[in-house]
Amino acid sequence: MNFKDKIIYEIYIKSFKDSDGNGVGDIRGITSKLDYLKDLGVDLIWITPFFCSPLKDNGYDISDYYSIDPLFGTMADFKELVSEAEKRSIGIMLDMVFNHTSTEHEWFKRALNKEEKYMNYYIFSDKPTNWVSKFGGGAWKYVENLDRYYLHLFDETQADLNWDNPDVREELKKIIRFWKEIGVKGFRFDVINLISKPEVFEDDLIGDGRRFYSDGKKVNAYLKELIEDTGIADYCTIGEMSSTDLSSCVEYSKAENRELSMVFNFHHLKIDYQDKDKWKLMKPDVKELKDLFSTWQMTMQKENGWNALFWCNHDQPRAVSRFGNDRYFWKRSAKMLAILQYLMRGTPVLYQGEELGQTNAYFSDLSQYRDVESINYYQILIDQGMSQQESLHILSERSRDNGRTQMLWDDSSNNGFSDGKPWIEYVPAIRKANVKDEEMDDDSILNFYKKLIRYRKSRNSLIYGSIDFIETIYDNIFVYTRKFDQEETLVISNFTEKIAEMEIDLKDYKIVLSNMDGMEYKNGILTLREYEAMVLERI
Ligand code: TEU
Repeated sequence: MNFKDKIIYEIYIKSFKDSDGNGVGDIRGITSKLDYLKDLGVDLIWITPFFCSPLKDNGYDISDYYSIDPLFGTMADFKELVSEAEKRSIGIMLDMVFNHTSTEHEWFKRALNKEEKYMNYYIFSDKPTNWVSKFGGGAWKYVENLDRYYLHLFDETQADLNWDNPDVREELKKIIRFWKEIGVKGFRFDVINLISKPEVFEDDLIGDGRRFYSDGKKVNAYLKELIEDTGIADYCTIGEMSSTDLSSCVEYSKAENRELSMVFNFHHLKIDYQDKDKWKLMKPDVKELKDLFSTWQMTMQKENGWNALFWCNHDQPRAVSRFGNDRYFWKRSAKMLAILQYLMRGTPVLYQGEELGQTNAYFSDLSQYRDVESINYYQILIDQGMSQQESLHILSERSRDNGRTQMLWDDSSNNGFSDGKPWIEYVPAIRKANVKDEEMDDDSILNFYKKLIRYRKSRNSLIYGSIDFIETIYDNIFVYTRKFDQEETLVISNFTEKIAEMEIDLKDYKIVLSNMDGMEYKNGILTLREYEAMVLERI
């Protein structure tokens, strides 16, 4: 499949659309909104896990990879979704959580029952290391009747699988083949760069352990094997890479390696972490962002790798609240973020509600949170001596629940998401940020996204073209060109509220898209206003 010209849209199933009034989004809800997605310009939908699960981590803790949790629907519902999507030329991508299973999975239960075969499916040890779980606390849990510890890089209900065991790899291939048979067109692989653990487990004396298990020695070999043996080299595949590096991402995504179509990396979403710590707030370091974009883009281009382009997902706060200004420059800053990110070299992956400029949840009370990580970290921050108020403030900026609130369909009760009480509450910070109102407003963020997507699809330079960054003296001004044959597109964005004057020769260019009316350009000087962004074509 050609994935370079595609637009991918992530659906967090719990919060997208509820069809049966139980307050939880479901498969039939997605089917009912396919026309909306088609109209937006979406080609592929990545749906977060809906398999049987105790839902300790909202489905990223799978207890049965072959069946659908009744909360989200039935196999018949899913087949209907696949065929209705196909009628609209939309492909479905599934989220494969293969680094770990739920501790409720049959394999883990049998391991606890001392069945040797299944004990070898997981990582047990007599001696735990000092590694830290991504959700707080230690990464090993003691099991009394085995008198051993098992490794869980995430919650203690998510036990890491032992990929060094060929039986495990065969089991995982069977799962892929099963869903492929049903008509799925692609896969997103959860934290796939964590699957190859070291041969010897040792304490990390300088960090939390991640350097020992991220981008491990055998990840490439295991990925190649999985892709080849299941025949999905030509499917759209995205690997989520946790704490990765650029050279690994090149290897995972370069076409000739036949591993993945593209990769998610998170470096650009850590530019507001103080000392790389998610729970320490800091203003975004815009210079760092600029350096990261150009380094990653230029290296991926040179080495023939491919990026997934994104600002938002179900693990991140909303980009417009985080990097833009959702009070005074809501529409303008949301549109700037779209122009800057989605015209670079790579495949855009939008996250539900981003196209509406949906904002953070702005929760003020711990009882409003649902996410296991947020709830754990609240306690950790308190234990570190922080006040309740400070801890809640940090959560309100950093919690994953900021991005997990319900999709805003209209201004009726529960925002048109559900007839029942939603599993997570949400009062939109902006009254008109919903599909119905935005569809009627020519200047809305939603209509802008539609325009931008259509435009991207119409330009070879934006799909296949080369990218080049143009130096500016301002950290907040991002300028790049995209070129293919004779076609050239120029993209200029002001990432902040700082107004800048830039010397630039635009006489051979015409403006085709912008988040403002007209442009201020006189005598070779372009004045870029707060969050102004524009797209120009060489005539
Ligand atoms: O995320 C992996 C991941 O690295 C993040 O969860 C990150 O560690 C977290 O946001 C800490 O700040 C994937 C899924 O996207 C996430 O929803 C799951 O919880 C996680 O894997 C475990 O499966």
